[in-house]
Amino acid sequence: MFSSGKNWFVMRTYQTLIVCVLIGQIACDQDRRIPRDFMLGSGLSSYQYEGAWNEDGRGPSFWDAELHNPKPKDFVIDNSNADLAADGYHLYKEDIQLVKDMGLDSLRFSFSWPRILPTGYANKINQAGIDYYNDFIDELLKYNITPIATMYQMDMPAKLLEYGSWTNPAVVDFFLDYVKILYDNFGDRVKLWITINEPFIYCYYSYSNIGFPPFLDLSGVGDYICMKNMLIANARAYRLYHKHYRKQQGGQVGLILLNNWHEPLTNSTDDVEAADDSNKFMNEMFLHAIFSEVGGYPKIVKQKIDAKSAEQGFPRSRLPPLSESEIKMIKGTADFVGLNSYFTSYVYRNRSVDDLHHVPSMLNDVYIGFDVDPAALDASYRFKSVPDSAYKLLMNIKESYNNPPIYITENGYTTQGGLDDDDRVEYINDFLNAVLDAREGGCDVRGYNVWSFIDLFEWKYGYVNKYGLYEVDFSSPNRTRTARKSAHYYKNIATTRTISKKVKEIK
Ligand code: IFM
Repeated sequence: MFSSGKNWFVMRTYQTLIVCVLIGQIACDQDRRIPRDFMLGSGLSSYQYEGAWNEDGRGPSFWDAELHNPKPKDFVIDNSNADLAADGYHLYKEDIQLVKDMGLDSLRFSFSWPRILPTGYANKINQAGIDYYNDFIDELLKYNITPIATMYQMDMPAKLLEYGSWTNPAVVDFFLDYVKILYDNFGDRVKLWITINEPFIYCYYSYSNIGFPPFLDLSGVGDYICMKNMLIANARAYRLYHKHYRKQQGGQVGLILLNNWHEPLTNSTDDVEAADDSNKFMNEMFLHAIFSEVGGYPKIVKQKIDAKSAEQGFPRSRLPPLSESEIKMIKGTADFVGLNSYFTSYVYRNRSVDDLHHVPSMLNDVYIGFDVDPAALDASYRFKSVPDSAYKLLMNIKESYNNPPIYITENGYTTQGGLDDDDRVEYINDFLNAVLDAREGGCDVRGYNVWSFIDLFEWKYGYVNKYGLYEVDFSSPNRTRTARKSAHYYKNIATTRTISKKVKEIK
């Protein structure tokens, strides 16, 4: 009945008006169409979502190993762990139904490595783990929701901690065993693969003792070894797919980078240079190695670490070298970039930077200060300044790296709870508009995924920091989900495929 162009438009406008009335507070001047081939989605990750830490044959994750042992108080700020988390292991069907009802095109999730390989070794595959992810993927496909599957999102079998985790190149071999099992079992249905989530930031946090296992203080050395191993792990996983699976399965393999844009705190030459250096250092290490013509580490990264290492009396650079054959092996090993992006950092450079950071450390190497403590991720003003930065971030990748396909794989806003999350609504609206601006400016950005679909275990911030479109009541045994205002709002965007340039009149 509504299939002709004019009637379809009338129906859409009518639907939009109804949604506007229902969500009341949000003015709906729906003035921008979202292209049909631009995917709108959301995301979750295994350890943060599933719980069921010891059910159906799952082995301990390195998080379980760490958090089940006594830790200094406030190590996770509410002293929690993810033994139960949002109970996604049992509630995934209900959640996927909500994703469907929201009208989303994609859901990003991650595999729990210890649920598939409980001991870390590939001689014992846990069939119940394979079954769980088969059902999860099938449930998504039943509703035409595209699975975006991450192989590694900070969830590793505890056994591999004993090998030193990602500082040991042998762990790359264990990872490849696991990757092959994923391609073999799920590659017939998963067409968008992510090898590793946020390698740069993961290595920095894990080996500068900031917030991820193995919680080691190997600052300025271990983090760079981890980065090299992850570059190689990504490259080998990509090459494995392209050699043995691509032809038959027809999917794509990418990796995810956490890139927050860095602005100079003032317009002094030092601050402007500091922002430029830190964008190259912290955002482009992996982009350069994979997408640049020359490959390898960005020049500035090598120069700075080599010089600081010499100054500090190290007989060789703390940055592990990449041989010519490694540079070649790593080049070109992503079909797309997944970008996680949250806020703008304001950086400066002056003598006081000498006293700010551990020596040696990545931040001392790049030699910058942030205007706020970088650990204060919940300082909401940092989230507000994003839109211009999101545009700059995307256009910089377009210009510098030959316009690779990009998916925004995470973007979201943290609160401490409550259903009236007007700030989150405004933030998503601004960020998504900036992404669409970049697309109109020629950037090959293909999708946007809000982090996160429901509240999750937020690592060091336990259950205090909440990113969900849906609130989860972590005190109720059935982990009740309740839609926040942002869930209604995002549903409106997804179902009408229109977005206002600006959210107005949020009461
Ligand atoms: O919750 C995390 C996610 O696991 C990785 N990216 C950042 C999110 C918010 O901190």
